[in-house]
Amino acid sequence: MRIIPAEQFNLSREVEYGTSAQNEAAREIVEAVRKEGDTALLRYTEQHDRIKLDAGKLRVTEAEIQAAYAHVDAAFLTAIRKAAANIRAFHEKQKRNSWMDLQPDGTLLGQIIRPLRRVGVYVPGGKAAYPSSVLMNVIPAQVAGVPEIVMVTPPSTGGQEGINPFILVAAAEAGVKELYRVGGAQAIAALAYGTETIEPVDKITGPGNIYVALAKRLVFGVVNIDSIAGPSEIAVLADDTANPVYVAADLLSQAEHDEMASSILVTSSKDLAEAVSQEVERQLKELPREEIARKSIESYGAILLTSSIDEGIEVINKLAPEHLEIMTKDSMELLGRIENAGAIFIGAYSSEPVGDYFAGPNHILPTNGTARFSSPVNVDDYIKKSSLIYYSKEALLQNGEHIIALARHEGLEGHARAIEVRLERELNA
Ligand code: HSO
Ligand code: ZN
Repeated sequence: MRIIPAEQFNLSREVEYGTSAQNEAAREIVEAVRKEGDTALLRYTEQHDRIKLDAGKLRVTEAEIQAAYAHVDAAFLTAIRKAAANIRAFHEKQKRNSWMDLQPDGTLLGQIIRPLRRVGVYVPGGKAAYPSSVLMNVIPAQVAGVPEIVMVTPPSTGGQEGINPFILVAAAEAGVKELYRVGGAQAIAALAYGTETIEPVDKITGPGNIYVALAKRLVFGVVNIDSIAGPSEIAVLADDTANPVYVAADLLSQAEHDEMASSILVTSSKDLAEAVSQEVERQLKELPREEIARKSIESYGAILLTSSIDEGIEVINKLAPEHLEIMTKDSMELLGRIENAGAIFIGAYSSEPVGDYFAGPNHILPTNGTARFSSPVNVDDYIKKSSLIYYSKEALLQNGEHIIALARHEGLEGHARAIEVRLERELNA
């Protein structure tokens, strides 16, 4: 793994939103589903997934979901149940309450929190179909109180209509009752506009391939969407007290996600830098996904040498990594100085997979430096707020003149009069 002085590293990552041909393809699919509904949905499923379905087969039945349990092992089931309980408990703490504030003149102001009514969760097919991501999308929505959570996932390729049983079990464990075997841009369009079979939703979340991402951007505004996730990132801030075996293993744990994943060690210790570099090479050779991880490490990985931990913290704040691990003598003390990071893992035993799978915080996190301004997926993503305003007669009489003054200043006489008619009547009464 290359070791370079931190100042030579380009800290900005370009965000790419597909080629124009990909954008065009996504637009065509979205428009066709919008116009033709199920007919287009089934046509694209046949074209892209090579599975011929009729509309009656789009919905995954309860019997199919139950049958999936026979295909997962007991260890998986125990683990996913424990993980789900932890994720639920963590997100319960994020719940907010509606509030109202009554003032002496009878004014009542407040904020009413309501869950979204219907949310669609996209689960990709193929190798990136992660049961853990099903939990991370669905559980916060449930905790928010969303009454209708719909899942869509492409039918497996190979001429069958079977969906990965681990995904089905994760969905069932998370409490999903409505599931459709449809994927790609066509699934996003169906969720946004609705078809004869699929009722439209209010928000779509969950990762997908480039066509899914582009389709989500196209339907944004008709429905809400989550942020578009980029490749996984990990940054480790470490000093010479860190164990190079652990550091290397954690860097590789994210490098194996994607050839474009980025794994970065920031350290002021030359010894650690060299030890980790060698260790990465040693562990790479033993990794089943060596090819992917090696490409990621070679193209996007780096060990950045800084002159001090302070400079290291500056680099981290500029990187704004999706995941940050701190393995220094005084990890906890540095915490207050970390401004930008999606999730922060502290100490030698808080390896990133602890958070990816199990601890409870969400693993859907801001990438591409967006931790500067955005947050992990959380309960707030599945609620909306309504403001509440009640003015008593007394309050209006007292403040009406100020409202009129502002309205007249903006040249909006109708606004001014709406207040004025009341003042005149009430004052003359
Ligand atoms: N590290 C990924 C999440 C994940 N890891 C799912 C394993 N499965 C998010 O960047
Ligand atoms: Zn991961």
